[in-house]
Amino acid sequence: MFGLGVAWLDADGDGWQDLYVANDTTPNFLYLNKKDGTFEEMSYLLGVAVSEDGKEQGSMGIAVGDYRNEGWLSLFVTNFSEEYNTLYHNHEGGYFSDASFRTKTAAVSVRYVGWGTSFLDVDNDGWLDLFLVNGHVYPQIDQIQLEASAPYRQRRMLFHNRGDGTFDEVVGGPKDPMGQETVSRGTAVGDLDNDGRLDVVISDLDGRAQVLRNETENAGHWLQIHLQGKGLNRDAVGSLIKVRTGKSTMIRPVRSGTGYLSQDDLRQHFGLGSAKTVDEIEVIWPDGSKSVQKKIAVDQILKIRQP
Ligand SMILES: [Ca+2]
Ligand SMILES: [Ca+2]
Ligand SMILES: [Ca+2]
Repeated sequence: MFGLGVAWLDADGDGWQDLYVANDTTPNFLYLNKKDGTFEEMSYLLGVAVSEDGKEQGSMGIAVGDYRNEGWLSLFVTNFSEEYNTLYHNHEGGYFSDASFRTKTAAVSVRYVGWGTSFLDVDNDGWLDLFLVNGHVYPQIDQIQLEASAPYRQRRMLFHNRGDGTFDEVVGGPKDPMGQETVSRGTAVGDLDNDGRLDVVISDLDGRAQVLRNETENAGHWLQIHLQGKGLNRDAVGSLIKVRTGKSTMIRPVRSGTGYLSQDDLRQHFGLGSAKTVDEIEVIWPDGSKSVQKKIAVDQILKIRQP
């Protein structure tokens, strides 16, 4: 097996970390935590091994996020050209379905070789959007036409979440950062200037690193939560944060090794739309203990220490 991407997440919501592995050209793995120090590989049974039509895909990057605000972590996997990127929708921790085409993220991806990817709320409207970078592995592809594949340098992609289970691609021209063609591999997300809008850093093959500063106008309110754990796990990796405003609850897991060869900011960002206060923040710490805060002001970076 050629494992290229790896992600820890609690796929079935039992409070124990499971492990997803994106493999090149062979089925992907999902190891469910059996809580006794062992894991069981369940990818076929849970629907995350192959594409909807049973094809093994050349998988690279993994994004983890609850893009429908349902309380369950779905998986987005970037794949080789002549294949689509796969969005595995998590159905209440019981199984996943291939939602790639119904979310409208798949068709455009077929020509591209996808790598680093993250869910992030770029406009702070409370719905996770989706970013990914592309680039071929064969420079020679510019001299020969290989089926429908795009050239060696490829553009990156940003999908805006419409909040109804579908996404629109935000397409930029050649001068727009989204339209620029590069041979990209890694992408890390974080609010570099602490203005409440998430920025992106891209690492390229044979090229300089690039910083995309988020200048979205009329972005919604936001909250960033910086957890500090007890003991050696000071970054509180493995925690889950739930933020409730009105009828909406958003979840963010604190994860290490978030992207392909990359690490996102460990502070967790929540877009809040027009909400002026957060009703409740619940943190489930790595040891299973919980802490709750109520009536929290928006537009701030909030530090929460493990009690
Ligand atoms: Ca689990
Ligand atoms: Ca959004
Ligand atoms: Ca920013």
